[in-house]
Amino acid sequence: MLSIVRSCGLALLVLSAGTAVAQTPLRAWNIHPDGYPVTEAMKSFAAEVASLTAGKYTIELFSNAVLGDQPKAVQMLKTGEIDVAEFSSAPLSDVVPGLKAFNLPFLFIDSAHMFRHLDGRLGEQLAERLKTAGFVVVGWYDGGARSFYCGNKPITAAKDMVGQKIRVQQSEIYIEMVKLLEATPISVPYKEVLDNLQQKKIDCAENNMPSYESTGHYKVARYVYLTNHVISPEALVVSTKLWSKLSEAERAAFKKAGQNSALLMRDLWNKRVAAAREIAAKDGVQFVAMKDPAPFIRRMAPLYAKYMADPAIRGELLSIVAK
Ligand code: BDP
Repeated sequence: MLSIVRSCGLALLVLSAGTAVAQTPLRAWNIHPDGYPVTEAMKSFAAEVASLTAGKYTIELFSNAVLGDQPKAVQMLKTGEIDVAEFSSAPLSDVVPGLKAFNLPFLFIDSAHMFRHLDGRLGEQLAERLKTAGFVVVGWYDGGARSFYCGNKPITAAKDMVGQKIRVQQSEIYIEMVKLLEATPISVPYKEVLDNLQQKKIDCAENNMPSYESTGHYKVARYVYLTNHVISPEALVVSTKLWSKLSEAERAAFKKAGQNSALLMRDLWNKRVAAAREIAAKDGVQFVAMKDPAPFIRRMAPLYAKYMADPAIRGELLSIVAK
């Protein structure tokens, strides 16, 4: 028999054997809906943490950004208002500039190339820097390959983007990228993009295929230009406030659960990318593959030059370019 007595956010888990474990409920933030690879991987993280800590840490997952938009959640995790979250590298790069290297267009060939770095020394260095900023990385998730999609006209070349109003994440590097395409960047919270597309306040947005499909953007923005312009990571993070309260054994449990959830996420991700693309194609979405990335890359030259000259990023960039 098992009974739980809750009071003031702290509860006692009483096992039938008579032992009592102080139970600590934790709150986790997530932007995606049920069934999405990130959500499912976070659920599995929560279950494994509970099992590895004998029920001491119970993580309640708040999905769909119900606790607030991503830039707000980044601050909430920093202050310890929430304990666990899954963030894209774009908002995180505003707190740890070295991460900007991971959002540069056309830096990685594919996810395998990206994870070669993230699962190695570079990932450790970035995790160290994130920790100093208030975020303990317990798993690197796949942020996928992002492409542009528009509702007003087919896009078949970089020059077709000129003058388009393009939604971007609230992040410097994305804003700069869109300006270099001679388009107008408009920062809109993720959950409001569909509405903005419907009301024609924006012409286009850019994202990976699972986001394009799960948000329903594909029902409005029917022209996809498959640029795969940004291949970037996401991170499952724990607040340093919580981390400082954990014993070494508990930290090991969170890390193990985080790494296992990352492996699950990456596996679910690849299947979801294919499924999302199929759903959109069956619905009549027009996909145009980018034949030659050179004109797009040429336009990005000032961006590369700027970040290569930035001492906070140069080291990361060079180590990626080297292998
Ligand atoms: C999705 C990311 C999510 C971002 C969103 C966006 O998973 O974290 O908030 O893109 O574009 O792919 O805002």
